[in-house]
Amino acid sequence: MSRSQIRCVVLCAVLMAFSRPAVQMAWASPNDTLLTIDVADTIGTAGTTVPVSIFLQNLTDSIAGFQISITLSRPDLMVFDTTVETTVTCLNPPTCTQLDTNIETVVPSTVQGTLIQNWDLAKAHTEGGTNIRLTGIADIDFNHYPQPILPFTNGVLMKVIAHVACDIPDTLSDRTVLLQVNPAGTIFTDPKGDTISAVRMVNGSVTVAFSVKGDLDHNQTFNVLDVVKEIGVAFRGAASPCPPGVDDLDCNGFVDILDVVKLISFVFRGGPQPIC
Ligand SMILES: [Ca+2]
Ligand SMILES: [Ca+2]
Repeated sequence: MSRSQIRCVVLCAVLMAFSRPAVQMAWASPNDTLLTIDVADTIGTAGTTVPVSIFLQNLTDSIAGFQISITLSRPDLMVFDTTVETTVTCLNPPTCTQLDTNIETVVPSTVQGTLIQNWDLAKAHTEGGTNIRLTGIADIDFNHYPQPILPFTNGVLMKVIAHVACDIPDTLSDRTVLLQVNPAGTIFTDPKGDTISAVRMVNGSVTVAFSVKGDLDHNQTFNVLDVVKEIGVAFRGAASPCPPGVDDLDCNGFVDILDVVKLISFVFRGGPQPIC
């Protein structure tokens, strides 16, 4: 190797040594990810509603408005609540103006969020239950109240409610619904109205749990309430709870006194847990 070749190799090594940390620092810089939306992974039960939290980490800039679009991958297993959108007068009576009648807000019991509590506008809209569009504006009438989400805040931005289908048999193996954040429909703005760039989006999921024979109210315990429900189905014509078969404790295809006896034995007399 000639002297010029050696000099070139040494120079290249030095350049690489300096350039590598610069690239790594750029990746690690907080400015690369101003905020993160993280949709939770959670468990759902057939025939019930499940709240899904959307977490937010806000590193460097205040958030005064947002729109988030989320799509479900398995509408056959779960859909978003289609009744969340409504029109009310105002969430912040001291700040209300003549704009009130034009402000659409969510029903607080169905979409909630600690970080946007008392914002002027919080809204969820879904079409067909497969896609939900969440909108929030802190100060819609420009009176500087309430405050935007400040930097370094971590918490639940919103919770969306989804309905898990009833007819999900335990024989179904693929039981996970993805909640995918759509970049094209997701935007965050600062108090000046400028778009906040470098938003990191983490998809979430809801996995439908397998049923537990005899736990008819899905509360992970067995007690008199389950027995009452079982008796209702066996003798009083009550509808079977979700999912199909959760009340058929001997797996013979129907619910009768034998199922009731099995559950009473397990709950009150120390008998074996009904499994079949
Ligand atoms: Ca129970
Ligand atoms: Ca049975």
